[in-house]
Amino acid sequence: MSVHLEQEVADFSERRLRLATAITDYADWLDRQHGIDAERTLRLADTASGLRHDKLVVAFVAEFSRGKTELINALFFADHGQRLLPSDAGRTTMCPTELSYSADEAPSLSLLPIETRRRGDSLARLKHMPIEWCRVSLDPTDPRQLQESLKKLTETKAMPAVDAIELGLWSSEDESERHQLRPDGTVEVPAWRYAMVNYPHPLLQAGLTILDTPGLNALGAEPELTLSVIPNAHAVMYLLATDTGVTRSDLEIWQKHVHRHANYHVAVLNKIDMLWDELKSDAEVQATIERQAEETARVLKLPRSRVFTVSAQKALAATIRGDGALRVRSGIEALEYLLAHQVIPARRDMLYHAVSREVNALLDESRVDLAARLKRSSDELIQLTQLSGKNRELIEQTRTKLQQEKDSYDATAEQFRITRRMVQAQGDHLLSQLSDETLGDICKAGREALEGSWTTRGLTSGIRQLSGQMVDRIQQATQLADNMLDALDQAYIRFHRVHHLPKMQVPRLDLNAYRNRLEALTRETEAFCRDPANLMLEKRFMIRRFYAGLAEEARKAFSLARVEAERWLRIALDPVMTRIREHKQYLDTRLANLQRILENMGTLHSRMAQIKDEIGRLRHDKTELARIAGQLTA
Ligand SMILES: Nc1nc2c(ncn2[C@@H]2O[C@H](COP(=O)(O)OP(=O)(O)OP(=O)(O)O)[C@@H](O)[C@H]2O)c(=O)[nH]1
Ligand SMILES: [Mg+2]
Repeated sequence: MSVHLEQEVADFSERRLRLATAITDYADWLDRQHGIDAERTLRLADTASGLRHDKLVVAFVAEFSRGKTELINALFFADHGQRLLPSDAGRTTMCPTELSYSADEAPSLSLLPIETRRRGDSLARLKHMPIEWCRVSLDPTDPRQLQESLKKLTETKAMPAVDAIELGLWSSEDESERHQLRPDGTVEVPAWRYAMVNYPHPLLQAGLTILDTPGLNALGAEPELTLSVIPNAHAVMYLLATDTGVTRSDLEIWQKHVHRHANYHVAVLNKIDMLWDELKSDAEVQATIERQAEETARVLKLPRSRVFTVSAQKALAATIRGDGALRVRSGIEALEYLLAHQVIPARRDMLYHAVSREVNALLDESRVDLAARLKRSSDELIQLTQLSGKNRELIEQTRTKLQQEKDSYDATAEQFRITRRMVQAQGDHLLSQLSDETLGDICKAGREALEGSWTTRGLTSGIRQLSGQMVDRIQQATQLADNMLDALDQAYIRFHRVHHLPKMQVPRLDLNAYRNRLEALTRETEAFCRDPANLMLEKRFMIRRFYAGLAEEARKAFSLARVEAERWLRIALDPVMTRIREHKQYLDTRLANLQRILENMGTLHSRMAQIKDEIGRLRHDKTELARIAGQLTA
């Protein structure tokens, strides 16, 4: 592991935590201002927790034996002085393997039995069911035990062919798989469906998650991996090997699972050491490697700069042996540089962008509120200064004027209450568009449409219907939200124009991300159905599983849209209500004070002193807010 990479990941993690602390400070600041404001505090706590637990996911994808595991060993685990994860000729890694670290659990290897494929539960859900997993403790201080335990990742077992067909692990119609059938009617299948390694490596501790995947067949059999896990990775390293070049199945993986997805991906042409030839000059060897890299770029339709040439095996050996020259020759440093200086900064920027979008609107609101309070206090102070030494009559006049202002304010507030009730009713209607019940109905209808028609055509129309209905509901909800906001804006304008409350700045409800996700799922389905490999009869099981995977993803998008809408409803209404209430309190207090002064002129000066204190406090809050804002935008 290079110093660069370790440093970048550590810096990133440190800045992430600093930002999370600033957000928590801000939540405390807000609480001091308004008393506990549960919604905002919760929202900020969510954001801070998201930052603290953020994971940078790098996935390694390729056909079997291209050297994914060897490259992971070389990039991340060479410091162990050995090959930590099992890598060998032929199919080795039998199940997708996620490496990360959580301090909440002891170092361990968790394995999900392959039979869980029979159940409808998604991987995401199964991850929260510890009982389903077999756990092996890992001892980070004992390399031998580690290496021995991790061999489980390569385990296979015999399974009756009928069961293997049902689990989508084998197909008798597939020419290339038929010979695997043994005389006793069994076939060899992976023992595990998914593995999670919880290991206290510095990079993993700093928030890196590595995903090692098995080759094409295993990849295609787990829709969740291809629909959600790989597309959601922040970077995908796609491997090829110099000895095999770009084969048909390499290209299939590339086109189906890597190239189409928008996330950051590069191609790694591995095993360049196989082209090292002592009878050729360095320049000749280099030219051969370059030719192959250019050819790879051409076939994959990638710029040449996105194709890296490495020897994972030599990089691992060089790091273990401390052979600097071999390490340079292995080409590994360019990949480390890429991770340290492109992948990590890109994630950092994205995360910061999301956080600042979330926090900036709140900060603006806080600034505006604070300025309004300061202005009110200084207005009152100026008025009292002018009144001091004046006669009762003048004070009486001021009080009458203030009373009129308050009466007019109360009338506005009363009118506003009607709008508020109406808007709240619309809010309930909005939520019903996105309710669990609606979701259940849509899913039920989608499934019924598909029953008895487990064909690719049935699947396409089923998923179109499912996603179409969900998109409709999302659009209706957005429209309702826009109407509500317009009504609210109309009603609020009087507060701004007549009573000089700050302008209303509620953001619009934006559910586009979820709509896009649903539309993307429909496109995925159409691509799946166009694929001749999925048209075979036995693939009915595949279709069922694919539909289950899709429906789960669609459900997720829909539920997230609801959470977002609920949140929006609260942030659209609550701050406006708080502001209106606070202004009323302010007018009440001011009136009561004038009354007290009228009753006893001596209290005028003590009230002035009070306001001066208040202004001092507000100024202090302002400085504090500026400090927090500085941290948040640094
Ligand atoms: N010569 C050479 N061999 C390599 C290199 N990288 C990996 N190998 C060998 O290629 C074989 C496959 O490597 P793995 O790391 O197991 O490949 P994989 O992509 O993880 O394969 P699966 O786990 O089966 O999907 C092993 O025998 C490695 O030692 C390399 O850079 N040069
Ligand atoms: Mg492997």
